[in-house]
Amino acid sequence: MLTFGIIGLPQSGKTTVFNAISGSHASIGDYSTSKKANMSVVKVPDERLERIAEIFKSGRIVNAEIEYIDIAGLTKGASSDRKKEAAYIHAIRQTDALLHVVRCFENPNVPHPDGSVDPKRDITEVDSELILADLVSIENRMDKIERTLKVTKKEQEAAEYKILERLKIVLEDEKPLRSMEIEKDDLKAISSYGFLTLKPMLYILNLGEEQVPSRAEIEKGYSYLAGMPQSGVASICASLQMDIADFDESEREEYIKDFGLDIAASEKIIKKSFELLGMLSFLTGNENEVHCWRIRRGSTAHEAAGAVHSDIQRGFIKAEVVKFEDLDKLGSWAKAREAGKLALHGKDYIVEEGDVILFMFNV
Ligand SMILES: Nc1nc2c(ncn2[C@@H]2O[C@H](COP(=O)(O)OP(=O)(O)OP(=O)(O)O)[C@@H](O)[C@H]2O)c(=O)[nH]1
Ligand SMILES: [Mg+2]
Repeated sequence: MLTFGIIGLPQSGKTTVFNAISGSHASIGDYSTSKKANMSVVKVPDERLERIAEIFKSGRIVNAEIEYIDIAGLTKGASSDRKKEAAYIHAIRQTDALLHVVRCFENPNVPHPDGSVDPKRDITEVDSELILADLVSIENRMDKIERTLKVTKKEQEAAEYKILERLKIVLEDEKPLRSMEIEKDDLKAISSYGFLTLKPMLYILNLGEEQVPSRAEIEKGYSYLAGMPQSGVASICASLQMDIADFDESEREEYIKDFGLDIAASEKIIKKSFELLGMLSFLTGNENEVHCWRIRRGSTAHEAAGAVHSDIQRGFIKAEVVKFEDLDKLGSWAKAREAGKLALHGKDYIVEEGDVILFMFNV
């Protein structure tokens, strides 16, 4: 399961965002006093699945899933305070990606000497904290390697040291590690560190009610963030969105009219989260179930088979593939075949987003 950690300054609306996207009811406004992190597994919305279920007359739909964890408020100095490091930074380190909640609404409860609304200041504060945390772990590791190298010549350590040196320069320039290009092998060498600024980051502008109608305009002011590699920006009015999660259809429509709310704001965040993870989805279907599977971009048909079942991978013969759009238009597997839209691929075929795949295998 891939996990998104929800981070941000105290009282920025992290728990409210968590509730809005997961339909949960974790208590809010408690100044992060709760020791336990809120966790929820969320289905990635996907309209294609219903259509395929219709075509295959499947009984069950299985969406891709993401886990969200609401991590307690990050405060200034967290990376240098050893005890807090254990709590916040350690929790963040375990995640695959981050959702950074940024407060754009007035909140008198902000425990900050200057609690004014200044989203860019807050973004910098949190980002700097993450950068600092990575710097501290790099420096510690480099110290250790230096000491080792004084005693013995170890090639692996020496190589690692060189990589760390490069990363350090980027961090010292106050840039996150995800902004730099790192070769696959080097990435592997440093994967065990769980560098915070290497994780994909989705910035969530958490808006006040009155800002909702101008959300598109507001988002534009943050395009400098979205332009960074593995970064994205989305906006939401989490408190309104959390409220409507429990409403019935007619109440919801009223709300949408009154506030100009974007009904799909939560869904968009989930979808954007999924995209940021660098994954793509392919689909399988039969009369039992339709299933959305998730694999890394660039995966082969053979690897995709492995995502479904190790037996299918082991006994892989061919993959019959039709693009979702074609299947949708033609309405059945047989018609897709007639129309010449079915392609037969071998192990090395690179799977594309929206492929509907029928694996042929023999075990
Ligand atoms: N106007 C407005 N208020 C919000 C929004 N999101 C959260 N709030 C309010 O902000 C306060 C804090 O919300 P929480 O979700 O508890 O914030 P948090 O970041 O989890 O706070 P801590 O866990 O204490 O750090 C609550 O009073 C919420 O009602 C929003 O989108 N708009
Ligand atoms: Mg909270």
